[in-house]
Amino acid sequence: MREELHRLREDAFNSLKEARSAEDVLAVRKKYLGRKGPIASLIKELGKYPPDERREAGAEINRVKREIEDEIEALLDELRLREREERLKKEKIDVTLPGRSIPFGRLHPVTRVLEEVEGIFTSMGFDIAEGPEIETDYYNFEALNIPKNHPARDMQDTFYVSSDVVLRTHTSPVQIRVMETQSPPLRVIAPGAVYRRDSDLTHTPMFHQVEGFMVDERVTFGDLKGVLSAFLQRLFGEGTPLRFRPSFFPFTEPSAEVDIRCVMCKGTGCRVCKETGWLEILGCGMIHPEVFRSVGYDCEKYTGFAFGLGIERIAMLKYGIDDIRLFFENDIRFLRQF
Ligand code: 2U9
Repeated sequence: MREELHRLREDAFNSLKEARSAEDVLAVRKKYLGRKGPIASLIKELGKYPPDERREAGAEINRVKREIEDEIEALLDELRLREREERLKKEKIDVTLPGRSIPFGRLHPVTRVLEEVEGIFTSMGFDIAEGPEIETDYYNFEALNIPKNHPARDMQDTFYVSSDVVLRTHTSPVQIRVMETQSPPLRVIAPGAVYRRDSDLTHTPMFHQVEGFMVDERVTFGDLKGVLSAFLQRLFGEGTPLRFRPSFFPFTEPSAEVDIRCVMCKGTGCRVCKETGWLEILGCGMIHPEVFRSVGYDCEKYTGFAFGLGIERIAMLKYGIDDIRLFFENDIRFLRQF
């Protein structure tokens, strides 16, 4: 029995030496110490021995069993430690690596200029109004002193939905709607998309405008000059030289256009300003009495000024872009630059 026990011990220790993983070790435990294993058989056979031999043999079997168990536990501890170390080595994080950059979205250059213009006017006490992009002939033309067959309709080549419905060619109809529902004093801007049948380097069939007006008793051309000069100084920088030139619009009288000193050549003359040193930035004027009559305002009591500007044109000048179509191609390489 003793010989067999020592052979078993040898075999078990040799198998444990060859074990490479916790799984191998557990297999060895099952083979030698399991319920149907050789140690269990030896214990079962103890009953055949006389009582005093039985005690001694039992003690001997238990000692060998414990030796194998201790060896197994020690090996398992070691293997688990090694496995943990290997896993940690694999999972190691290099905290000095640069972080993954989060791709931020950017505002479209037209949105940026639109928001900047809105910010300047709201800081001067103007409210923002919006209205439909599909308009009736009445709001887009008639109420603005542009009757049917008037040559002024040719200034804005129109998309017709039907004989009486158009895509708005300017945001002026929004201001008519405001005046119809509210009384002076009013300070309102109307930003938004407008549509004209036009397409080249500086025109797209859809573009954005901000128009605005101020109506109260005793509003003068001096107020127009003051407000628009302050606005342009904020938009293009303090000290930007301006000039007001006489012009014509059916809905204002008198009318003017405002130029700023060319932002590209600073006035010496270049391709952008067509060698004039000046850039046309906005149109404006005193609201025509006919327009006040359309909305039922007393034109003896109230006066007002109005103005309009194209947002894409401003964005082209501010960012040095020479083709308006770039704004609407949505080329990510173009948009990323803003
Ligand atoms: C009402 C009365 C008058 C708005 C005005 C302009 C002059 C003007 C153009 C600038 C460039 C349009 O985008 S553009 O092509 N606009 O020159 N707009 S006065 O006059 C109004 C508006 C509303 C009730």
